[in-house]
Amino acid sequence: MAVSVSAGDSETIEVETNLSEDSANYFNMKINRAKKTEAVQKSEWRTFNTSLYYISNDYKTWEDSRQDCLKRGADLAVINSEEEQVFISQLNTKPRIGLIDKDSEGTWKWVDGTPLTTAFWSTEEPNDRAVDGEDCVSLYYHTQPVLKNWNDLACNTAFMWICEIVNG
Ligand code: MAN
Ligand code: CA
Repeated sequence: MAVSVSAGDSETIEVETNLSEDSANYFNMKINRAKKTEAVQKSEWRTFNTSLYYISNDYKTWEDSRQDCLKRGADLAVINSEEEQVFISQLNTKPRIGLIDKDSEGTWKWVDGTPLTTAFWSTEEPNDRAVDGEDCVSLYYHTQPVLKNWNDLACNTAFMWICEIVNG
């Protein structure tokens, strides 16, 4: 059976072996896993549970950061659990996430369309305080307890952001 071996960044070659089909599949699986691990280690992507996360080095408005995530085959991060909130908080970059109330003030929605159920607002947030309102959420208060670090901020202010590929 053939085993595909990567020969550099873009080239893959098939090598004919005397392995049985099961052994060849096992071998291919191992090689693919090693390639994925290498890709993750080389870039800004991090893994947590079954998701991949991209942490920006840059500052953008909410709309532009969402576009950046979509271009990467991802979307702004959606936080579904306390564990995920803790993981993203310890990255220490005060990232903007995929949570907005642009459509209807006070009704928070994730970019995947789901309503907000478990929230990690900081004390006195959300307060919609800026002149033109604050409809986009960042993990802004990184000096606060990790389960209380969200703040709503103006969407047009440039911040760092975090993208997520679910089951990446
Ligand atoms: C303070 C608080 C926040 C608000 C920002 C805006 O930190 O009032 O709620 O979002 O200012 O810069
Ligand atoms: Ca606020």
